[in-house]
Amino acid sequence: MSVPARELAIFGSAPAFASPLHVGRPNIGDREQFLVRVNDMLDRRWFSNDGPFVQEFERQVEAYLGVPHCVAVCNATVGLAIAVRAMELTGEVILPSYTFVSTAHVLQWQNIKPIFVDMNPVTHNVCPDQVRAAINERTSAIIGVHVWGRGCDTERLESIAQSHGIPVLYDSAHAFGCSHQGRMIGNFGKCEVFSFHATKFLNSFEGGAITTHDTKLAEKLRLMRNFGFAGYDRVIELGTNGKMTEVCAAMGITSLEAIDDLIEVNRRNYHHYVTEFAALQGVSVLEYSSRERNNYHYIVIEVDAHRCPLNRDELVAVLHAENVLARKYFWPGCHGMQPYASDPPDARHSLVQTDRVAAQVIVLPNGQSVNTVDISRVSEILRIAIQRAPDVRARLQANLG
Ligand code: T4K
Repeated sequence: MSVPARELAIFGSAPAFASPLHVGRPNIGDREQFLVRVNDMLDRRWFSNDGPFVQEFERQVEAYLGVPHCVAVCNATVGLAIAVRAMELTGEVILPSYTFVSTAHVLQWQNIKPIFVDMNPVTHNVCPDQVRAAINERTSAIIGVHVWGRGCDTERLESIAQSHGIPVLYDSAHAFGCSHQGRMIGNFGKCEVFSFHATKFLNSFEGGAITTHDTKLAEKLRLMRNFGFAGYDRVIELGTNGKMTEVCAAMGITSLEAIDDLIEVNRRNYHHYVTEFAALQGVSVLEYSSRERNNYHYIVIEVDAHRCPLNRDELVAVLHAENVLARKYFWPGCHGMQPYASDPPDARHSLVQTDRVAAQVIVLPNGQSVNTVDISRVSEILRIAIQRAPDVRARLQANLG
């Protein structure tokens, strides 16, 4: 689709979008159905503590993923924290630096040292060779992250872990509705943790879920998300408050009902991005394998510093001026964030691929609030910016000065 050439907002024109185009604008299923559920909930006066909507949502997630146990939680960060605690991890845990910082924080909060390792620059997922090299006698587990919903190398991670007698758990915050080697994500490792945050493909406002094949672990997780209560007045575990509320579960159920439509919108947008961006010099769209099930939620572009005449930060500045609020996920990698960046001595080393990839990635808007006309317009903005790279660079530098 061609969009008429226009002046860029950094040169003083009105932004291409009158209101911001966000990455992470929430998807909404059938609003009426959701409101019916909210009314039911109000009538029942049952708002939290393992209510009927939470139980229904859990059974639906189990059926969708083909996993025996789903434990819904208030968010993925607390879900990860409970999982780490329930698995009695100690000492050090190995994880990729290229992830949202909460994956690391849940360890540090529990006095477990996160050991950051580098990624495979093609998949953006953790590199198993780096994991193997980081294992020592203090290592109690490996956390794999399915970055952008693309499954990490579960086979190699699990075989490395097995040979050292340690478990693997997965941060699957991005990966609801995705498969890996034909198997739904949610069925790997000791357990997997999903996020249903507002910005995620499938949202429950705030929320998350831990899925596992391990019945004993599921029981422990259920106790731990509810302070450790095993009945009235009887506490048998060190728990916390990790419960999902009923209104969140109502949103989760409503989102799950719409999942096929949500995937279809994302898929359509993704293919449109791929087509429109094909001619942009030095810019590529990260691919989703046609052999797997994908949620196509993240539109990830990489700006090749050698081929694109503008760098990532310049393109982001151009887009922001146009009201396209592109994001630099995950920049810097966790090892460049506090407290890890100043954690002596070994966390300060540079992770070459993570540093390089994190400096060239842009995540663009997707989901129900983006359409193909918007995408063509975003592409046109980038095309003009790249064509006029010297002017753009000069203007951005002048704006800074
Ligand atoms: N592991 C991984 C790999 C993760 O990516 C995440 C979360 C987690 C674990 C932890 O999951 P949770 O504990 O959150 O369940 C956002 C999200 O808050 C975070 O959930 C997500 N990853 C991360 C990748 O993105 P921020 O700091 O970028 O959020 P913020 O406030 O800048 O919002 C992002 C964009 O979404 C903005 O442009 C505004 C828009 N937005 C946001 C909200 C909340 C809306 O349009 N409506 C909304 O309601 O972290």
